Amino acid sequence: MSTTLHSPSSAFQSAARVSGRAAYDQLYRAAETAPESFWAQLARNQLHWFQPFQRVLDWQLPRAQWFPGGLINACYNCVDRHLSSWRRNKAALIWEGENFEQRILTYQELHRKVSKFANVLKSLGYRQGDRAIIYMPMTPEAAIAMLACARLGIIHSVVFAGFSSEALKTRMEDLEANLVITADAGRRRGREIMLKRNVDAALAEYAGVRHCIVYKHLGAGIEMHHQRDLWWDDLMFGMSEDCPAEPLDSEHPLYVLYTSGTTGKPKGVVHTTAGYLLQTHMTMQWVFDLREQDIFWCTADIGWVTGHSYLIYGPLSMGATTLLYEGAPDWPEPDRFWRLIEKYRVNIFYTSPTAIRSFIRQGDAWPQKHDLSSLRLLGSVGEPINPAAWEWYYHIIGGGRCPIVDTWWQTETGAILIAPMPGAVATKPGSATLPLPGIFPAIVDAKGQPVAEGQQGFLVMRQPWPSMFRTLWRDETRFREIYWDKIPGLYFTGDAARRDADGYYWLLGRVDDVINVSGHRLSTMEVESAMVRHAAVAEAAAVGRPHEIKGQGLVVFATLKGGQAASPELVDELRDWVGKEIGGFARPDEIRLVEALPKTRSGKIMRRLLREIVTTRSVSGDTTTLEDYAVLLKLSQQGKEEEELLAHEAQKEKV
Ligand code: 7RM
Repeated sequence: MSTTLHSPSSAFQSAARVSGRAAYDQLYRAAETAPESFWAQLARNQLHWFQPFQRVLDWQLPRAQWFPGGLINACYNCVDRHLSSWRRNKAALIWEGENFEQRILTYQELHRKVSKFANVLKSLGYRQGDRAIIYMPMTPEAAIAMLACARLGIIHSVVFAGFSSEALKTRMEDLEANLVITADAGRRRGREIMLKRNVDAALAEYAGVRHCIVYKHLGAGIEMHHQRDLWWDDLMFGMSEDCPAEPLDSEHPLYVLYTSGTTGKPKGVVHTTAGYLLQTHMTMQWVFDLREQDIFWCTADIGWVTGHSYLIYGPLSMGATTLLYEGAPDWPEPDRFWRLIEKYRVNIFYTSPTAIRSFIRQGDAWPQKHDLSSLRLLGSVGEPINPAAWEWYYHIIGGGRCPIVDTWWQTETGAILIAPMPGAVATKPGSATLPLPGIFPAIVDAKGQPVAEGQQGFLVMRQPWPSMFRTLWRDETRFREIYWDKIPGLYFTGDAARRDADGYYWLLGRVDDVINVSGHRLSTMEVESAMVRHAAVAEAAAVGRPHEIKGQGLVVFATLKGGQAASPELVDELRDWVGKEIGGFARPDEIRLVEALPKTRSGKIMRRLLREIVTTRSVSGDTTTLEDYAVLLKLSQQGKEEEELLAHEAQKEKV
């Protein structure tokens, strides 16, 4: 566990915003000694306020209010405040489409478009507290839509464009959305993703939406419903550019982002305005060591929290240039990312271990064809980064010159909580290193007692932080149950971790029924609910198993209803079914149709055993609560036979 320490080069360190370990220690201690004045000072100095806040924090576990009494606007902070300096002519967004189309929006241009679009929303009657679903491809218009909502206090909920119409509908219903902003279609790997068509299917079953605004991106053939559907361009034409940002309460909800949890239903994570903005803004400095002239590229989709915090709100509040790429990493060839870095002279590159592992597989020749010397800093997010991927990233992409910031955080935390300050904290491959200032984690047992150094335990937070989520949308009960009642008095992250003798954190994965496929959170319950909605399926149990590229892969065990016969066709059908119910990324790697599932005497499916079967092919540990041990043996036997069969077939193919 204690591996090589990589210290930043003296060149990197001396130019860094936070330079040297002592500087980190000092910041951390300042926040520890007086957290409220630490955050208050930053909030005053780093953000624009229409009205100063009266208090820093009202904390009544688990209810937090940061900077109460203040009036602020996220869009104003991300756009308007940069217009009073030379930054108005700085590139805010650089967009590149999959077919190499390019658009660059300066802050001034962004301001014009956001203001106009906010006026569009106003003219249609939308205002503070309304709820907009944004279901868009990775285009500047997606950012414009988010910012225009933020400008007026309309709560936005971005739904990842890879989600199906079914998943979209569920989110609309839960949010009671009254507005949808979408595009005709998006592009990925040369294919058109028919977004508007999915919206139509969702709206056929949800009547709460008054308007659907459609941005014509690809000119794909779609239907427009009279009165409900309106073209973005028509609405923008001739619209006034004058639309002042609304002064909003510090705690006004900025957005709701749905994420997978331990139940079948996704949870609406609610983020509010001031605290969220402050911490995304600070982490751009602390973790990414952002400089005025940097080109910052986060490869996440806007549909995930990483896209919200590090494509839009963090970079723009800093007045940075943020790169938006709509398309696949391997399109038209596996060097697309490296081409982009070379073309735009990207300085900071932030991606996932899954992406890195798939690049490794494609071979070093692809990055080596390109000049990556503009890179200064590399980032990783979404899952633990294995040391082999770390080394490759460090040497092949970073040229041995760029520190890697392994950033641990969650949809719920809003911003990065555990990560190195790259000019101050030496890194160890595979460790997210140390908590940022104002973050007070602990590793505890089920009773909340700290575990010994080097021991595995639950990662918790002992104190509130500004960008923490405030609740689950219309589900305060679950908010308490899932996050605050598990270990009373502490925020339960759902992750296991260890801390080494240097105080470094090593993340070990989820302890709940969440699996992490390619850095995307999937709830096993959500997959199981989708499975049993199929007419042939009686019961289902979904588990994760290690996957070389994706981190984890999804395996689903299912029993069929009486009279249904198992067949390879049915397996294919079920796999497509899950893809349709949730989204393509949730299609199981494997579906095993079995006679029975292993259960406890009280009837609970023993997922732990299934997990062992798919990972080790055998079962150890306590099985005394099993209802029928025979079921288990059969399952594990079946796996072995399948594996042998596969090996046999692979052998045949080779000859
Ligand atoms: C940002 C994001 C959150 C879960 C989290 C962890 C895992 C994220 C790391 C990580 C190890 C990391 N939000 N996770 N980052 N594990 N090292 N640097 O991913 O809500 O989608 O997922 O992802 O399990 O709880 S998320």
